[in-house]
Amino acid sequence: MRAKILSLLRSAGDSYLSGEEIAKRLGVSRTAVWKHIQELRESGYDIVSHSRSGYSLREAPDRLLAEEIRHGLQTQVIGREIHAYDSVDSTNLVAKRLAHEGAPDGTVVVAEEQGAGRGRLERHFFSPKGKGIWFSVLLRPPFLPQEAPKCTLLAAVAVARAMKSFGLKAGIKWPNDLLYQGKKLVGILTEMSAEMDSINYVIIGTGINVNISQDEFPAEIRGVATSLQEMNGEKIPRVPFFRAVLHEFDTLYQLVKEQGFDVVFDAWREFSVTLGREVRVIGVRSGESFTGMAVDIDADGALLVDTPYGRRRVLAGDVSIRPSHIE
Ligand code: BT5
Repeated sequence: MRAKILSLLRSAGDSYLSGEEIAKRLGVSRTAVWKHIQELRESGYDIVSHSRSGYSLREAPDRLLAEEIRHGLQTQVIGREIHAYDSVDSTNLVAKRLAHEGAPDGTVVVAEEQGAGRGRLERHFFSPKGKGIWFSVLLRPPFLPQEAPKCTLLAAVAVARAMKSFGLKAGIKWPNDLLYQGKKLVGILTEMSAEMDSINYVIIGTGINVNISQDEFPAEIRGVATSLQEMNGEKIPRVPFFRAVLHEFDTLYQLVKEQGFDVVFDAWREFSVTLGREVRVIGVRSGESFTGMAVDIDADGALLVDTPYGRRRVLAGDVSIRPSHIE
């Protein structure tokens, strides 16, 4: 009902719609309309009212509300269901619960804040209220389980392309970070449930630092993290940016389903800041490390690193990649 009222107000543009007119069109009482308008105002919609002429929508809030994200979103699969929350433990965990309840391919879960945002190996991911886009996409893709890690690259390319459409140029560090001037802007965590030869679901969790200034980062990541705001010099409206991300994600996902991942790899190479660099690869659990030149990714999305002892193939997972000169 809220969505229907919003869409009527939007179609009226700058003019007023009377409570009676809205009630008649939607087949509800005027009191019900009034109640919904109050709720919308509480969510941050600036709706002015005039005793005789009725209601008019002046401004929508830059909040990650399902109705806002959906407004003008032209995707085929991604975002066909949008679950937006004020606060959750982790959008990946919520998406997992929804997956078990049968949520469809393309379901999106987004939150204003996460109390237990996670990175790889249960590392904490800083996700403060109203300052970023913390979201997960649930996919039920037709491809094989071994292809799932490539979804991380797909998500990275989708965000990089959305940034480009906003005039912002980020680099992708293999496999799961987007960087600006060497600092982390975006992190991606892909999780999967699968049988031997088929995927039940893949959840791609992405955290985008949007309007965070340097002094708002906690001490442990200050100096190594950055945000779109810092890059742009001013705040970025989150809702249109998020729509752009979902749009790029949707386009890539359709192409991958039709033609395979080459399209993602080609785009990934274009944004990569890892290829052509000397890197140090560190096994996070084992602590083992080696240095070499990152030359390409292969058909599995693995990183190929040339070392004095030959070519090494590095799979995403428990590795950390650093420019070798830092060591
Ligand atoms: C990642 O892990 O970067 C994956 C992060 C995925 C977060 C999304 S948010 C939506 C969804 N729901 C979740 O619960 N997770 C996903 P990793 O490569 O392991 O990097 C983690 C490390 O990044 C931490 O140990 C910190 O050093 C650093 N870090 C934490 N929060 C950060 C932030 N907001 N910006 C930049 N760096 C951060």
